[in-house]
Amino acid sequence: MKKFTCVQDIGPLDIALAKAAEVKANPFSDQILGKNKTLLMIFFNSSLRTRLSTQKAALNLGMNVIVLDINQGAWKLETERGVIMDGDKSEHILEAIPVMASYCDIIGVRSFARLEDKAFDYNETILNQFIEYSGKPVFSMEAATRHPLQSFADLITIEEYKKVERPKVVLTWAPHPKALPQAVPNSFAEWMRETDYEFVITHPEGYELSEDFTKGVRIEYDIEAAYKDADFIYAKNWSKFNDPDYGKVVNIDRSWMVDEKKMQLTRNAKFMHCLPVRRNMIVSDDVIESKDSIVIPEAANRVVSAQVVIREMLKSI
Ligand code: AN0
Ligand code: CP
Repeated sequence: MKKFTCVQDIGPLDIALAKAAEVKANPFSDQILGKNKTLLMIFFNSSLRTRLSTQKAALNLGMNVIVLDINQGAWKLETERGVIMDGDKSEHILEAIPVMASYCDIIGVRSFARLEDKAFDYNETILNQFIEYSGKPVFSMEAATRHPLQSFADLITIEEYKKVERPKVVLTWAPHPKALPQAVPNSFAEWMRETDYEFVITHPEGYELSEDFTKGVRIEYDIEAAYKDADFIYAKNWSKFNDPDYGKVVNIDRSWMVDEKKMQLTRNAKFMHCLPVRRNMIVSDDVIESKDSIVIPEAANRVVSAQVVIREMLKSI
């Protein structure tokens, strides 16, 4: 595997899930694959889970790991070609990428949507430059439009907890004070569409995601109808995709918070969230602390999804 940025890169999901089970059962069996190989993880944005779980996955595979936080100690990077660099940016990404690539064998990149320019974000301007100019296998640790390591971990978690063959999985928008990217919901939708689950998205009008990710998916504006008989409630906030308010928060309607009353409408649904989550904005204390909350095993599965991806990349170099 030379790149991992979207669901197509992993191949058939049944095979990917079988590999996940393999890695989970024997996490240290491929240490020879990673010996004397170096993973470089580059963060343009904050992280707790991705940082730790991806490092742990690489260590399980016997690799060395280097982590760089671009905004803490590295030079500020210019990302556009043709700019006269007389401002606060000391280095161009077109030099920085091949230099960084010369120190490692595999690269992970976290680069969120900036939510200023839809074309810049949706063209994956930063991630694609790493793919084009590094000459190394590159995987996304959440880019502008997708978070595939998260979605893969979510899929593994649903498979582990589902009680029926074809569960009803509901992605619900929930309120948040700040503008957040659409990457997590886009990606979750993209992965769920590849399963045969009953998949429903619910959100206030105006929060439609890009059809590239939701085509063919049932969008239910009636939140109670969406929750009815659900087996999984997957909560996430996202800012507006559609113009003219791209990247803006136009509604923080608190009635969309996941609470006990709404969870009562479900079929004892499990509660999921990628974390970090703001309690009593996105989800009530009671729901996230309940026996049906699986946010911790969901986060733990981030090691598994990362390990499957890095292992495939090691096999290809
Ligand atoms: C990020 C987001 O919504 O994309 C990361 C989630 C994994 N969340 C925040 O910035 C709070
Ligand atoms: N879910 C997730 O990616 O968390 P971090 O932002 O903490 O890495």
